[in-house]
Amino acid sequence: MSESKVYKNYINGEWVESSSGQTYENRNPANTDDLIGVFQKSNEKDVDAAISAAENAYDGWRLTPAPKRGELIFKAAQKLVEKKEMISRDMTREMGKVIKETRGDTQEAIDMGFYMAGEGRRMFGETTPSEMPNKFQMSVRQPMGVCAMITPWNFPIAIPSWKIFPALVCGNTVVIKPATYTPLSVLHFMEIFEECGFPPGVVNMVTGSGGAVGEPLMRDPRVKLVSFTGSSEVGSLVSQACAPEFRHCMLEMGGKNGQLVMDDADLDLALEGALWGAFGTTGQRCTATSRVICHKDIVKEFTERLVEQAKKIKMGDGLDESVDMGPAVSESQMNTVLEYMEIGKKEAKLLCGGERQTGGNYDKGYFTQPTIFGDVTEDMRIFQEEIFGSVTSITTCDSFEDGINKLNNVVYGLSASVYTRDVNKAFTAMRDVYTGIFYVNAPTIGAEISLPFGGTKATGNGHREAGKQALEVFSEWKAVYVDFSGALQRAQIDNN
Ligand code: UN1
Repeated sequence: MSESKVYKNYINGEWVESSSGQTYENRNPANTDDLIGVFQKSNEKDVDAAISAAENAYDGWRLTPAPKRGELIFKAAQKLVEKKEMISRDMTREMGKVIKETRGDTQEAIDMGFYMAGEGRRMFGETTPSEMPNKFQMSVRQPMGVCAMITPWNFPIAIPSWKIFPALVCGNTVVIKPATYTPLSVLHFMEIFEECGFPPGVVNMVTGSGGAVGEPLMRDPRVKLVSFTGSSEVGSLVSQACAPEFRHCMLEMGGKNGQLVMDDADLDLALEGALWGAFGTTGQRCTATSRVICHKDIVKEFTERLVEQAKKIKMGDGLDESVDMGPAVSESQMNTVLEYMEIGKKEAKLLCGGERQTGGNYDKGYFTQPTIFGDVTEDMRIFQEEIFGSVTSITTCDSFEDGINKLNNVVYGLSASVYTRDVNKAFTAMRDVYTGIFYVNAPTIGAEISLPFGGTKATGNGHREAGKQALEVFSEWKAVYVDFSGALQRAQIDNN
């Protein structure tokens, strides 16, 4: 079970050890006896080598026709299809979420690959008529150079794919630092780039900690864009690191997503949605349903039924197909979640869970019980703060308007949903809830790659991942004017 394979960094098309000579162990959070592998504990010198490789590869890649770049990306997506099961199983071992979810994670990377491959043949610009005679004008996208990516552990291959594929199709080169807890998924991704014949240096990976790898990576002036997914605290540091030279950054951060259940809702559906939204991925999604706002007329029935269902959730090793919920990703994540459970017990009414799951095999992992708090009000920390674990809360609203206000009354703005059979209410909520993602009669999780992913307020800095909007992040516009009149034509002057 515990083969201690040593995995290396991927720099300039080669698998190389860190110049630090140091490594770290990555263990299965469902069973810490299971050693996934030993990874490079990289440093500033490794980051420097990776950025140099990406910089050297840039001209060759930028000048490769975009349809050809798209074809290579298509090949990579096909390889992901071939390797889907292997990648997903390794992902469950290193991250803990259940196998049907890791298959979904890999599928999201496949979807993104096929989508962005097509962009190689689109990447549309515009032409518009000039004010002047015999003058032509158009806008074209241009790549930016070396893009750095700092990715999280909760979607170990999907989120790297949201960043890498659009960056590459636009003609940029890449250095990625995967999350410390989930390097193997990104490493498998690198193997695919190698097997598909991407030129050396076009994609590079350096493993290690945020301090030793992420810091120098985000600070290097040769990096033209930093794409980061993680906490709002770290996102703010990324933003400050990029600000002095006006380097771009794309930040995708916290959420405190709410599901509003109205008195006319299909309660069975709303219940299923809340369970999946709150406890899917052990609540470790930025889009997780960590608040359920229930209309006062149904709150009692809804609460009873939600608690009854949550108690039936089977925890365990995610490779066991009968398991519903895996562990927290790490000991420190588990401890954060346990702290919030204690905070919740002081502030609100504990309805189920509230502890670490112990006994038998559970002791070998970081399992936290599905936990629901009732009587939660807006002033409470568990209403306001992102927990990122198996905890959700129930808040009562008196009316539809009150429900909308409660959905909006947090610093984050990633995702929200409404369950109602009233089409007028559905459209009003769709308009008035200020989030980047909104669902009608569906949970707060489950975004697809063809639409923009991201949030308002403290969730982001105005950018979106996925969809055609991703191209806005990874390219810059150039306006081109071609004057074929043979004379000087002064804009705004000679034509008036
Ligand atoms: C995240 O929550 O961190 O929309 C990403 C979803 C997934 C992606 C979630 N497709 O739930």
